Amino acid sequence: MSAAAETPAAGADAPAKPEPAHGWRLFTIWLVLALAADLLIWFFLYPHLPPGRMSTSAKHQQFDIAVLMISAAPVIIAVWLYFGYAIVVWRARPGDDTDGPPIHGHTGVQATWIIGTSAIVLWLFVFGTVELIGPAGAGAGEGPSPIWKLAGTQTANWAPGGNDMLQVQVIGQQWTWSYRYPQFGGMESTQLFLPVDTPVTFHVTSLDVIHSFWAYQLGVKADANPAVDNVAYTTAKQMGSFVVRCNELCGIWHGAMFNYGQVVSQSAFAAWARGVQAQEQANGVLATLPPFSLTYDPTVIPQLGKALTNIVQVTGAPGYYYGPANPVQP
Ligand SMILES: [Cu+2]
Repeated sequence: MSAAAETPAAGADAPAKPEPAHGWRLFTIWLVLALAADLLIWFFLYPHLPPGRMSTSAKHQQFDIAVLMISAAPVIIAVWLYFGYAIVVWRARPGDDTDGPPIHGHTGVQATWIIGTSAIVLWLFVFGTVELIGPAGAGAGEGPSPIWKLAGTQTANWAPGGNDMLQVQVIGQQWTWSYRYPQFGGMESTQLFLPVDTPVTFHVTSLDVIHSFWAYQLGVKADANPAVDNVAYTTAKQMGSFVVRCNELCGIWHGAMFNYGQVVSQSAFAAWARGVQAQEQANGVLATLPPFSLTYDPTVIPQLGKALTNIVQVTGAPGYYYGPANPVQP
């Protein structure tokens, strides 16, 4: 930037000033801004990021978003800083019609660029892989035979207090969800109750078109395809309610295909599940349901004519859901 010195007129007025160390200046300003932005993100934004911390998968997703923001902020700050610095410091002064000095290459800048971008890409690759394997698929649908498993004991009957894995089959149909608990005699309910601190395996499937099971606060999302067993894992860490939505446009009442699930204590869950099981045993519904199956025939159920509800009031759906007319509350 010694253009002024090369012009005879300007050179006559004042001696050429030495160029300031632009690189170090930029680096110092960038370091301060990037550090400030990353600290703000970590301490103020991170705790409020979706989807919250209700389950292991939700926690991991929140952490992932925070780490990606922390990785991205220094990059965008570098771009904006260079942009602003160039406009302020390197703009042409009034009356200056000279060209800048020709540039033929700069090993330092080129090496920094290649090393910097390679490091960023490799970091994202390693971080993403670790965060996918660590929480056993991060709450997403892993297909019928996942390559990882959550730690937990496989049992035929679920009991509180141990580390039993809870199996829940999630069945989508136009336009409602039902949930089957194979470890409780295969009882089914339109209410999704889960015990806290329990590894859960969801088996997501559909009776008709493609739906998508999205338990927002649990950080679980898995496609529901007919005749496909799509497995997703999570462990709820906090009690409370969460939203279940269909996340795949599945027909005219897709928007109404949601309800609320509950994470309750292990003993409350066991009491609720046994209660529903007993009720369905008594009214004969349970006997018609196989213990565990990937395929369902919803038309069989209404023929029983017992304790079944035709959902017309909300969805207008011609279908039926399984489960008791008066669900047992925990
Ligand atoms: Cu749907």
